[in-house]
Amino acid sequence: MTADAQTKLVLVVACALIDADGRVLLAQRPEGKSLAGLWEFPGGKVEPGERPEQTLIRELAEELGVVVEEPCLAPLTFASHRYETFHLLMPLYVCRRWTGIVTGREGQATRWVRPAALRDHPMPPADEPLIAHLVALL
Ligand code: 9L3
Ligand code: MG
Repeated sequence: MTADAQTKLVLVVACALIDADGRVLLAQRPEGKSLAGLWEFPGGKVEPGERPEQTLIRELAEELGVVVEEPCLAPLTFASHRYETFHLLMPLYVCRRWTGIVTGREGQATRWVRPAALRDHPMPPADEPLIAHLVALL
């Protein structure tokens, strides 16, 4: 078997919440997690048996106190990045309608960012190529 065939595939799903002014929500990965301090599109690992939309609804509630209805989640593109020990595949959804007040429930900082300022935020390598897709949309 080649090294490639052994590379573990990790499915993570992320979401760009977009507010009425066209700003995008970024969350800073907290101390103690991998890639701490980097700004990401919020989301998390797809658990066995979940569809990505269910994962996002769960993660956005757990991490940010945001309540999203499934029809408000629209797929935009995918991120794919090869880390040393795994291959991360990450669909990016966009969402313009939610309820609840954004709160970093795991102590993480959150920030509403104008499209032109997204590149000023250091991001995990998987997230960075997603910016161009978002900017084209906004
Ligand atoms: N990850 C990258 N960009 C993102 C998210 C939500 C996650 N926007 C990466 C970081 C970790 C892996 O996916 O390597 C799993 O994420 P977590 O469960 O540590 O948040
Ligand atoms: Mg997460």
